Amino acid sequence: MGRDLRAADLDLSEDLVNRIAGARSASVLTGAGVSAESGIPTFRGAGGIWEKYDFRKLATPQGFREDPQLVWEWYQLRQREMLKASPNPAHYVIADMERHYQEFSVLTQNIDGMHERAGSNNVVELHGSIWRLRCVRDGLVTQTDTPVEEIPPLCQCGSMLRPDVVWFGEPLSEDVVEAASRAAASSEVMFVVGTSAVVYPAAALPIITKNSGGLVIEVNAEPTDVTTYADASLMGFAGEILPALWKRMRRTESFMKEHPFIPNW
Ligand code: BV8
Repeated sequence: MGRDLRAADLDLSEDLVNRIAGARSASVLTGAGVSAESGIPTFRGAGGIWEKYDFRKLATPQGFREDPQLVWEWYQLRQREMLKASPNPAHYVIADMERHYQEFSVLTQNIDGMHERAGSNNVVELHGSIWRLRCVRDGLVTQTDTPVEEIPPLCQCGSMLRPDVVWFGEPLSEDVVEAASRAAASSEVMFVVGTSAVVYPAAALPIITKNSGGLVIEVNAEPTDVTTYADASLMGFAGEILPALWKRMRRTESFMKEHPFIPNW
């Protein structure tokens, strides 16, 4: 696993850390970068999925209509990768944060289920889940925890099953957009972790927090559009930066006041 970053190395003022730790409500928007240190490939940047594969063939309804076999081979491969992977320290800090804040939502673009495996409960899966299959005929959704065997998998009704994910050109479900927008608007702090922030409407969520007067704290391996308006941008690996940030937060007065009896948390 990564380096043990010293909490003092983080370029954050004491005042800002106090405000972050002292907030009542917070949320985190995550993208593929939060799972990178678990060994799950990201989409963009060096070695990203979209460098090797054409998203039109693999992550659009047209692509699925044209070649469901190819799309399912890709999702089966990703299911196998995700099953082998384990949550990394970034996922565990996010699960800890949920126990600290009175209100906390995980808004994830990821479909890998890693946040739940690390112990997060209030997770909004903006782009669906690779561990759910949906009947193309009647929309019936089934949960699974193992990779599909038969390709393409079939529903009991005989129709084909598709991954219950949101492809490009498909709308996110209304209740997901409603829950995520409400969480963003009510967050005094939004952490934005491991996302290139190019995919909408997910990338609009930190802007909602900012426009509602909340703090936006970015943790990413490289600058993004969020960097232009974040209250702080911590460049580096989430699996190193989040544990160091959490250490800084736990030393603040507001944290101790909130959790007087958990000294070594
Ligand atoms: C919608 C599927 C409207 C699940 C994904 C034409 C028609 C319709 C819409 C559009 C259109 N043209 C554009 C759009 C909008 C489109 C969009 O935003 N396109 C972009 C590319 C311009 N959006 C949509 O289509 C959305 N739907 O708008 O519908 C509509 C309304 C009504 C009726 C009809 C339509 C749907 C978007 C969802 C698409 N599905 N995936 C799956 O298979 O995974 S998107 C895909 O990108 C994943 O979900 C992924 O999560 C997401 C975003 O990427 P990131 O998570 O940010 O990952 P990325 O690799 O890009 O970045 C990783 C970052 O981490 C990097 O910055 C890297 O530096 C950093 N990093 C790496 N390692 C680490 C790290 N950081 C920290 N630590 C590390 N260790």
